[in-house]
Amino acid sequence: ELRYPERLNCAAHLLDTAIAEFGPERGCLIGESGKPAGADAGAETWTYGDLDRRSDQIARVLTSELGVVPGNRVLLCGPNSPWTVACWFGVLKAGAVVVTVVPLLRSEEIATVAGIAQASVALCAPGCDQEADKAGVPGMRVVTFGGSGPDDLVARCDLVGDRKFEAVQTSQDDVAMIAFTSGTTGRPKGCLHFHRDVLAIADTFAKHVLKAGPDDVFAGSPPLGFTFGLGGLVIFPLRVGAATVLLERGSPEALLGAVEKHGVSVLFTAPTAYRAMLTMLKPDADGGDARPDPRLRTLRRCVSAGEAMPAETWRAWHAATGIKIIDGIGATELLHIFISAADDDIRPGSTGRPVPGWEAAILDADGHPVPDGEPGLLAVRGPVGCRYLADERQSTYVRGGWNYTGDTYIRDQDGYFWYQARSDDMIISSGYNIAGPEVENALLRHPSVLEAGVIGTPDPDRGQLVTAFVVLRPEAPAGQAAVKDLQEFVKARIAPYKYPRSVHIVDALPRTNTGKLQRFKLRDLL
Ligand code: 3SK
Repeated sequence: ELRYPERLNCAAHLLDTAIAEFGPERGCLIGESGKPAGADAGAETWTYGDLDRRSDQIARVLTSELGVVPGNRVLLCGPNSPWTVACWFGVLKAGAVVVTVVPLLRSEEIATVAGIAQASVALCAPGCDQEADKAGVPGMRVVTFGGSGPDDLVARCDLVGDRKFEAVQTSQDDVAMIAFTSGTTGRPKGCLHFHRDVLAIADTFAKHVLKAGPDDVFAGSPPLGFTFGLGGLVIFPLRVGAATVLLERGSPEALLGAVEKHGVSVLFTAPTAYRAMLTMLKPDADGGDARPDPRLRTLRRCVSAGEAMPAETWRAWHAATGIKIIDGIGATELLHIFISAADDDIRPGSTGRPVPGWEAAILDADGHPVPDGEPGLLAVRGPVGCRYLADERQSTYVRGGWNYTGDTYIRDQDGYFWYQARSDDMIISSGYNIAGPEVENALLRHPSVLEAGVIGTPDPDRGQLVTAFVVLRPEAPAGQAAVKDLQEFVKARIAPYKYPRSVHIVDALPRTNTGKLQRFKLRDLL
């Protein structure tokens, strides 16, 4: 069982612990702006002491100049950068609640989220600040950080001096953050998380599965406004005194470049990026001799989440790099990963087993256990629970002490969990239950296919028709013959009744800001 002090400010705790053990001079944040060569290009390194000092200054500005008091909600909108991380720590040290959002949000989305959270201040990087201003949220003051001018937060910090800010003594179960679901299905939901939850995700997944240590260097693509990124790129490294590379542009090219340049050992990204990186590895790594690309020599751990990892991608990455990707399932509601593979306990295509500290079950709609080998609703419980902010969907997500994640899974008799589909992505065609992602995975094994999304569309004969949307590789042939070839390819690999009877070749698939496929939007492509 995890135990934390009754009085706990997770931000102060993370920094004080690392500084007590390793000293303030230890390297902490490496910011890569991703700008082309020029005046402000290149990496910027912050020590743990720098982050402590800057977040103290931010807490002071928030409390003494912007009127923030404990419990106020502060919206944070910025790229993956040292200043965004400093703001996150500063807000928490001030005893306020941090509402981190992805920087791509448009004004209407900011208005929705800030309205639900009742934010009184928005800390925004340049670009985000215009959208936040446009959002016109009553009572919310927009402050830019990292721009220019005397009102910029960075300029204000420079003026308040280096005096230590005594972090507000919050309780372990005071709300620290509100994380918004990325909205693959509609109206966003705000999830409340406590100070102890922030430490709990590091003390479960990062400690037992990742087994990260102080010499690790982390990097990845997920934005800090997505809890997958916040955990993997900030909370996990800082919990063990490690360093983390923050990429403003987390493209597959930038990830590979960062691994080589900074000696990254732990990588967090999603299956799409692993597939894209595979196409960029040096030929001898992609070929038959399985010699890893020398640029990846420091890489030790690769984590994937955000969407199910196709077995094909897992195998191809393993063949090219020798690394077994740790595939996991997490949720904004539960802050981070609760089921995952671990070390050699990996069955490609399976999500793995519950992370130590978590329990998982497959239940039916009435909450009764479903026998092993049969599909049912994934229900989990552990150190973090779902607490929606003023949202009636709470009673659907949490029932009988279990959190229903909205995924359909099968547990096999060895206790491994196999993803089938989001519960609302199950296609029922001619009486068969067909999981859209299974058909997508079969399509992705075809050498011409770059991306695939599969849904059920209404059909008078079959009830629903298995309908695929496919992005082909640039050099791949298109046309009717290609469609027929894809259909035959799927039939040869999974039960033929699952093959997509309708196939649409498209330029791109609709994705959320955090890269998740929005299956409900595929219908709009018809
Ligand atoms: O939503 C997800 O897919 C997720 C995965 C891992 C960690 C956190 C999250 C929100």
